[in-house]
Amino acid sequence: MAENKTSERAAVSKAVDAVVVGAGFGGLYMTHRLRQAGLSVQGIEAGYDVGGTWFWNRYPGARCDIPSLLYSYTFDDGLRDEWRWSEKYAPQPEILAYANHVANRFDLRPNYLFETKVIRMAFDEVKQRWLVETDRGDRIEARWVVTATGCLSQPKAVDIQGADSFEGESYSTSRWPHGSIDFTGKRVAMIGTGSSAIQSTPLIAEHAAKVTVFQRTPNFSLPAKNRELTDQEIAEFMAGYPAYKEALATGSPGIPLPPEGWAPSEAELRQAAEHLWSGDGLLSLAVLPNLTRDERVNKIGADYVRAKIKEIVKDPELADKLTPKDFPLGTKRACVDTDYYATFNRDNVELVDLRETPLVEVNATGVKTTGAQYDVDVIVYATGFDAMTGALLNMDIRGRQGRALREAWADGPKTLLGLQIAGFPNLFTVTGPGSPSVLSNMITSCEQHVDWIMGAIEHMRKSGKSTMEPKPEAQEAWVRHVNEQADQTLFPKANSWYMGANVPGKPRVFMPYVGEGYKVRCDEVAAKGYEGFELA
Ligand code: NA7
Repeated sequence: MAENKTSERAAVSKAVDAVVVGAGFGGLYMTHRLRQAGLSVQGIEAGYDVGGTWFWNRYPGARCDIPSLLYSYTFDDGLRDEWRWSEKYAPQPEILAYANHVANRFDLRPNYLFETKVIRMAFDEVKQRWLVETDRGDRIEARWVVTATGCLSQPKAVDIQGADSFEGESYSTSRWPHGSIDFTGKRVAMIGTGSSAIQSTPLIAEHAAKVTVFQRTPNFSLPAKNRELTDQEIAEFMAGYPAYKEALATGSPGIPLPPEGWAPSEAELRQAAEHLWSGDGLLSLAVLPNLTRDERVNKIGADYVRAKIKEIVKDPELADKLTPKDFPLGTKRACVDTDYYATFNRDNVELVDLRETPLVEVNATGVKTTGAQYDVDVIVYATGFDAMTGALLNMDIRGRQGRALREAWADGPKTLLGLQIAGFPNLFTVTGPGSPSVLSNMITSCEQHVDWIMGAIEHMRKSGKSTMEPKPEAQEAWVRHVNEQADQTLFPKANSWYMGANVPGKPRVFMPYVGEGYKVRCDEVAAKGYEGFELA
């Protein structure tokens, strides 16, 4: 559990122009833009400080999987020039320091209520205002509400029988305690093999007496080959910065794409696949055109990673268990690691394949599978998130006629452009479902959404409109388009959190937008007077 500071304060009751929920990268920039426009803003954040995902996910080895130089805001040249990333993939403390630097530089903290959770918000159709209520008893009226609650912020509930009965220490990677945990000499159970487990296992294994990794689904992971950034690399990046910004402005998702029109032969594809081991991490997936659309291309990439696992892991049987076989490369989020597969060559690391011997329960002394009882001192849950919709549905959001968002999204999330929801006027969702979000560079997507939302708010102010929301038919068309785009890819072949498949009972709907030209489309919609939106 997180060790939140506990601060006492009186409940706040006030009216503002806008409420921003979240003080991660989306929320901080939104607050800054709203304030710059002369609007009054109340930010609300569950953590005791800024940083969002980087505030909570403090487990050993947590770092970004997009190069730090790209995992940066682009809206302010001064900020860009004064910040220097030390490593190719920045570690969590440095990214959190960056969020703090941004909050200080733009003096954003005074706008926030920290250690405060929004529990309810309802649209008052007479006043045309939202009433936002928090777990501290705050009641804040606002004309606009912007949720910047993150795509991976609501931890998935631990769905393992007996988890509460364990008498040792247990931790969740997504709510890691502040301060270090001493694993020296301890027997550790790691549950899960997603990015969080893949990043933290090698570091925990360096200290623990033993680490037992409980794997339900083996994952594809690419080497980070992380290292210090050199002055020359930074200078080169800065020299190319105008072109990079231009690319973002004209619709690049903030990560490179394969060259257009390149139709490689099989031999060329095999050669290109070698780039997967170059250390370019997730960006290296872009060397294989149509990776997530063309099974032939995908197999070449996947086979390359499979061969690497076989080469790295000395025990062939163990290598085979660690090899993903039943979903295409990239259709569950690929991981970027430092020595993950090699860690299984250590004497103190063992793998339990839950497909062979399913997990039965956690009990007082450890973890029990159908094959054995594993007594441990520590259990680390790296079991993932209720992605993309979890944080939104965790608040009781009521739109027109008191209709609950939970009801509106009972069959899966429905939005227009991932930015607004029909029947929920003046509510904007930064990187909401139906936008590229987790398939893009999150910081650039946050900036793109915030800029678009700010444009919409300015437009409403100038044109004297009091509400804005999607027209139901435009929203339906967008939802259809999002699904059609996903259906043309290999993504639906995987039981991924992109599909909501990791949370029991969650509707199976592919949530991010995989089509091309998303930003161009958003800009066109705005240029046409917010086509598809009802401005009243
Ligand atoms: P992920 O990628 O959702 O991984 C969660 C892992 O936990 C995954 O291997 C799951 O197996 C496993 N899991 C979840 N519940 C269970 C139970 N009940 N029993 C056994 N194993 C379980 O979350 P992460 O935090 O690692 O990464 C999330 C994102 O953060 C990542 O993609 C980056 O973008 C950053 P499964 O695959 O469901 O079989």
